Amino acid sequence: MNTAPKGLRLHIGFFGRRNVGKSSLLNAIVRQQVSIVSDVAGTTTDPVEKPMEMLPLGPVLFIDTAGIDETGAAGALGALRVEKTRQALQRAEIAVLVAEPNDWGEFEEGLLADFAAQNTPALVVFNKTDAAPPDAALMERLRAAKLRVVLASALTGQGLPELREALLDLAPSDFIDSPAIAGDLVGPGELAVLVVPIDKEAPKGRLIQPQVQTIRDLLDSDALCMVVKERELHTALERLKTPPKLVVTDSQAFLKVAADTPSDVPLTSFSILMARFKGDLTAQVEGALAIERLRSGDRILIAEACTHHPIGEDIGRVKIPRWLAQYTGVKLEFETVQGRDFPQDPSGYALVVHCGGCMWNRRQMLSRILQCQHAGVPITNYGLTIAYSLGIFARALGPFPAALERYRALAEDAAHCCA
Ligand SMILES: Nc1nc2c(ncn2[C@@H]2O[C@H](COP(=O)(O)OP(=O)(O)OP(=O)(O)O)[C@@H](O)[C@H]2O)c(=O)[nH]1
Ligand SMILES: [Mg+2]
Repeated sequence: MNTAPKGLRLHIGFFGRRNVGKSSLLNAIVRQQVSIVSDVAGTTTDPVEKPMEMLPLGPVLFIDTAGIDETGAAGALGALRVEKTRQALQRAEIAVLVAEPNDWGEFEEGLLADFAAQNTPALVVFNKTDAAPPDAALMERLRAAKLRVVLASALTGQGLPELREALLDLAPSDFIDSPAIAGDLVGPGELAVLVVPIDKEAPKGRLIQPQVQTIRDLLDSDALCMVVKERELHTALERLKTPPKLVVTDSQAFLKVAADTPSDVPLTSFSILMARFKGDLTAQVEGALAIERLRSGDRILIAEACTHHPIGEDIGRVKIPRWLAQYTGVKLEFETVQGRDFPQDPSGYALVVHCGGCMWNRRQMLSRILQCQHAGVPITNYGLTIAYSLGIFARALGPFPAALERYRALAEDAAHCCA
């Protein structure tokens, strides 16, 4: 039941001053002890995450944050706490602001402004209403501002059903009807061929998330799905009575697969499917065009969502730098970051090349794309970079007409401006 990958779960963050009962509310809603509760302000110091199945919403991830307020933010430890809570805010897809009935001020208004700035749907829970009712005028004002307000008590359980209902209402529609990975490209009864190299970088005994998620998505769409290694692709295609509707390959086998796939069969990569599913394909196509403008000495940031130990010819550390160097013919500087160690201000980089973010939720990826766009730094992803460096960008975008059109328009502009 709790095996859905973290990136597919709806992230719900609990925020608010210290000691208002965030952890108590979360424990009450999941009906078990997840976070330690105490009457000492500042009990939760690091965000605590709890995956659960919340019907009818589906898989969610509750994030209990450290209370931040004027006192809690003081000192170096306080600053760290604020930073971690801020990161939780970036990945929350719904923000629950917990407050005490008679303790509302600039701090709460500030948090609401932060949620609004991030476009994060938010609701206010007045907890501890067993002890005191909230101020009627304040309630009126919040409701007039179209904010959902729930009166609750973690102690008595009052208001918990209303809280669950409010969470369901606020769940973004793209969570409820998740965008397709490939199921919209291959109709019911049609065939997709997936090319999965089994080399020494492949994890032992299993497939990686983008491959598994693509297979599941095709099955959900009643499509047929055939999985082969790159060496068997040619034979597999020869045996088919009708050509497949789509071929999806691991980006690293792009050249061989492109050579073995007839030119009228649409071809793309898992990583490009992920760019669309997790992020913004068009934005990342625009980012890839920056490869054309790279100059000697430019710094490139390779960003990986997950932390892993590089094995063999690691894609981010070895292969992508090599392909980019070959394509551009200039000397580039590469740096790698993992997980959340992404620079707050990436403006020193000429390009950010991001992994597909398969373990992330879409909001996290979109927030990173926005962060780069605000800093004026182009961002693209692994698969797009590889396709571009190998000279098969247009072909790899074939299944996505809008992105392809954007690429053609930009490439034409660039050609005119350099002529
Ligand atoms: N009367 C009453 N007390 C509550 C309620 N919910 C929580 N408390 C008490 O409030 C205190 C703080 O609760 P926590 O859940 O630790 O609060 P928190 O917001 O997580 O606090 P930090 O982690 O320190 O930010 C505890 O003593 C709880 O027992 C409630 O609904 N009613
Ligand atoms: Mg707490």
